Amino acid sequence: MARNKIALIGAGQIGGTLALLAGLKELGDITLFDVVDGVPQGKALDIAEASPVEGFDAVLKGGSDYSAIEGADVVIVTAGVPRKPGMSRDDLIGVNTKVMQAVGAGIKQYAPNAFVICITNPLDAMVGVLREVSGLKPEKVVGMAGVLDSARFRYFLAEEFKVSVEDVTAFVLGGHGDTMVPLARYSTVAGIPLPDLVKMGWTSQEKLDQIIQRTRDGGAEIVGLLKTGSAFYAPASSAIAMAESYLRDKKRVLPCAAYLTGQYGVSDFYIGVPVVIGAAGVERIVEVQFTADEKAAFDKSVAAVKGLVETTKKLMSSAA
Ligand code: A3D
Repeated sequence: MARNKIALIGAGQIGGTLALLAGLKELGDITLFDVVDGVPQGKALDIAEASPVEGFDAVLKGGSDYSAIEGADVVIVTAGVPRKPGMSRDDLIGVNTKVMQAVGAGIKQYAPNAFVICITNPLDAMVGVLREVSGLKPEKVVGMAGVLDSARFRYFLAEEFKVSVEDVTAFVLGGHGDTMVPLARYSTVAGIPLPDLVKMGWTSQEKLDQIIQRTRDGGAEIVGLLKTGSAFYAPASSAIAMAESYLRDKKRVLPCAAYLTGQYGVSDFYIGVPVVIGAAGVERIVEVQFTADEKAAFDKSVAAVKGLVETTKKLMSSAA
């Protein structure tokens, strides 16, 4: 059986980490693409030279022409610019909308059958632009944010409870931004929901509220520390989990930015919800019942994303 092909558009901090992880996990052959000539080729060669030591077989290539991504089974998009201290994800919208238009056209021409995972920020709006320009079906284009946001939540909870990260599940919905909605009721330690753990004295409501806020600010915390860019190890791990679920038809239930057509009262744009990812792409959107407070928080997040989507529409029509 031929190996799968994974194309990484953007060979920066996340792109390079994605290539290394895809190699280590033997997900397939890997092509890095970037507009800066030399960088994708250099990273591809460097990682290929690690393969004898790590013991994985993959063909790694780099290129600056879209033909390099031809026939890819999975495309992961990180092209664009990340934020710097003091910037919000939304400040990137002008430059990254233009980048998504170029990337979407490249995917349309060379990888129309791929499963596409967008990471570029502001995520919920950028994945929408990418889908529209590429012309792919909505179930084949998703955004990575919820896996990362819930991984941060899981890590902070595991640290608080002094239990394995493996036994903590977390549920984060909504847009990838300050309005994201971590849901305590559906987050658990080995199946015990967080509100029960508060009642059992494992933590206080105040501490839990602080952890939820730290999760919302998780990206800014890393930007503040790094000063030159944003998080890249955990974002890359998160997108690889999504790619693996697709390529191996694992049907994992993962929070992703998915195109909604009426679910959660949202129509025709992307927002973070739990989905099942398998060989057909997004195979199911999981719709849970909200309490009144949860609904209010989700609706606030939806309104924030809708504002960004409208901005991209204006940017795209003025460029046309
Ligand atoms: P960085 O290391 O700057 O890499 C971006 C790469 O994109 C650079 O190598 C650029 O040369 C390249 N690039 C720019 N324009 C184009 C183009 N038109 N075509 C192809 N390549 C291009 O950034 P990064 O890897 O740290 O982050 C990439 C993106 O991911 C940024 O927009 C971040 O904000 C975003 N990000 C999202 C999350 C989410 O959870 C959604 C988390 C972390 C970062």
